Amino acid sequence: MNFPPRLIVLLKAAERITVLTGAGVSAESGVPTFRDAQTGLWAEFKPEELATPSAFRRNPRLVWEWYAWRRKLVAEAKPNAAHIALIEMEKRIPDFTLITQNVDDLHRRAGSVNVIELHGNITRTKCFDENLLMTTWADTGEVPPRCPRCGGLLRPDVVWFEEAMPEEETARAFGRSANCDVFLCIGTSSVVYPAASLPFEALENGAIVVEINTEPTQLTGKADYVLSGPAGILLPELIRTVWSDGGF
Ligand code: BV8
Repeated sequence: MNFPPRLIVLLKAAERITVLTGAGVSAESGVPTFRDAQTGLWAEFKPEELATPSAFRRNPRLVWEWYAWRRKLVAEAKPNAAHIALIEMEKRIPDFTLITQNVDDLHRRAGSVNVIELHGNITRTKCFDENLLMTTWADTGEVPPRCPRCGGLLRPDVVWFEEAMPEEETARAFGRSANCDVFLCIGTSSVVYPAASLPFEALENGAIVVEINTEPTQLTGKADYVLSGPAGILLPELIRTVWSDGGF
């Protein structure tokens, strides 16, 4: 793969790199993206129709079972070469931040350390009423299960559409996007806000923005560099080219 020589020079010189990932990074682990058509029981629903508090209030069983199905799928998935490449990058960059929209826990399972989970994590469960994390509950067969503290319904610890963003993570994400030398936007359709604003925050603050995607997005025309192709192929290649010290 021949990368733009200027990009290689910029990455070699970069002290501060911020990365934003979306579902495309997990696609090569077999985790369907939000753009992929839903299948089976969920074929008639769009994710945006299930990942909302109103959908949960309307049909808690359906939403809980959708997440249970995704949790099982994710548990059986393995981090792919893109997740691993980001760990290699983290080792080589003094000031590295990984921001993810993904709730699949694959960056953490791969070994990434400094991860900002903007939209929560599907492996965690919380009480819908108290918003408190729960690790154990009685299995009475009721779906969704109930909070052992208040009897409210349990739900996944993810940020649904129309729900407020986690303040601390969002502030950190904007701060790291506004203060980096290079911003890599990988495997995201850049349609969900406020996450989709992050690459523009980087651009406005003078960072070099690189998009890695298999398709064009609303960022493509604005990014400084656009690498078209699967993250699982391009990212390892990019790391090998920039840090050709072998070690990777
Ligand atoms: C909020 C967790 C306010 C749940 C998710 C305008 C401005 C500001 C806000 C809004 C607005 N219009 C509407 C809103 C509100 C809304 C929003 O953005 N809606 C969208 C639909 C327009 N935003 C919100 O509601 C957010 N909250 O704004 O709060 C507020 C304040 C106070 C009080 C109340 C409210 C909350 C948004 C969080 C939603 N939760 N996830 C769950 O996962 O179940 S979003 C979810 O969808 C993901 O986390 C991710 O963010 C998004 C999917 O996007 P991608 O990750 O990009 O995935 P996608 O499938 O779309 O694309 C995959 C890409 O990968 C593609 O480009 C493809 O080409 C590429 N690809 C595929 N294979 C590969 C690849 N690339 C590389 N390699 C490959 N192999």
